[in-house]
Amino acid sequence: MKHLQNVYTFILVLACLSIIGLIYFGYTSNSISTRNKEERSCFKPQKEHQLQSPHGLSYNQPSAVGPDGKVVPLAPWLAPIVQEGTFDPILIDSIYKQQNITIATTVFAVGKYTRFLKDFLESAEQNYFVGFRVHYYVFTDHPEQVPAVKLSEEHHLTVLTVPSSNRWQDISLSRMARLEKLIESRLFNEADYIFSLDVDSKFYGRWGVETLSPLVGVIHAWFYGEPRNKFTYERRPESQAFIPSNEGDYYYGGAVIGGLVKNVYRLVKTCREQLDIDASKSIEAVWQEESHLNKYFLYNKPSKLLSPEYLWDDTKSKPDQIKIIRFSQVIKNYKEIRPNP
Ligand code: UD2
Repeated sequence: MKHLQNVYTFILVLACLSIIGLIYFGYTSNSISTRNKEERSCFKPQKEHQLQSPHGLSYNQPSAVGPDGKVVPLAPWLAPIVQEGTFDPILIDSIYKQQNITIATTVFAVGKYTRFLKDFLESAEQNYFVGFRVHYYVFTDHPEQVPAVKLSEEHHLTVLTVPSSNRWQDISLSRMARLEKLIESRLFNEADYIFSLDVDSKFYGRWGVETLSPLVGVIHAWFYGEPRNKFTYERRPESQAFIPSNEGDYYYGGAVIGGLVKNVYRLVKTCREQLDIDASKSIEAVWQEESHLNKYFLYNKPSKLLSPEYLWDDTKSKPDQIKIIRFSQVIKNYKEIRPNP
């Protein structure tokens, strides 16, 4: 009898241990598989930063100007419109200082446009990403005319020789293809951000890290108060740059294109492809690559917009609502400066 009791106790203990074991292993194997899932999800490929919107979407034109006549601080897809008063230079500099970034800056000075380089570079050295690493890439057909401007310690300059051209339109148009090649061959390795800027311009005020974002466009000084049907978009449907009169957010200046190298690469490659299609049909968009840029920005929204403070025009007087002019096109005699009328 006692022997039988011992057997029962033994079986009971064994059963209890099996149940405890099952619960334990069930729990741990469960948590291991959950953890594996979590670990796997860490390796999910990150999406590229893109703010795409569909063609033909019907919505009201966003106003760049508020009822007080001042430029508004946000686009309706919640991208900031950078302007005086929207950022603290001390704070924003200190944040970006931690990031050890390089800003590639491309500028084309072909034919007589080399004369603009001195003022452009000297004024940039006073105002442009002061205290941050900048690498200028100057595309020119006259390398000997690139002035020896004293650069600050963290600023560098590379001269890249390109052929001359008899048509100013070709010089302007070819920028997309040249940027595409430069990014492929060097900038993916050499820079974090890139700005492409017009050389016939001068800096008058700070241009710093407040302008950095994945994709950056500038609102053109001549159009920021205009209705979209007045924008000088390409209106011929035969062109790849075509925008219908009931579409459009802002008119962006071709003088400033910026962002992360990867995002700008996608932009210049797309625009170059569109330009090639136009060229194969012998169509040249009304404002050359600026028209294609506007088309791109309409359906691929910039993550940050620069107010016209960042692209003014010396021929245009400053209204009170614009607090400061930071970068502006200098006055030039088109007839004298361009290779063709
Ligand atoms: C507008 C745009 C410009 C471009 C052009 C397209 C603004 C303020 N400007 O300016 O960015 O989209 O329309 O037609 O948004 N260049 C030379 N040599 C030449 C001609 C041009 O190097 O002989 C280069 C130079 O870097 C110049 C740029 O191309 O800054 C644009 O040419 P532009 O300034 O003559 O064009 P513009 O004033 O019509």
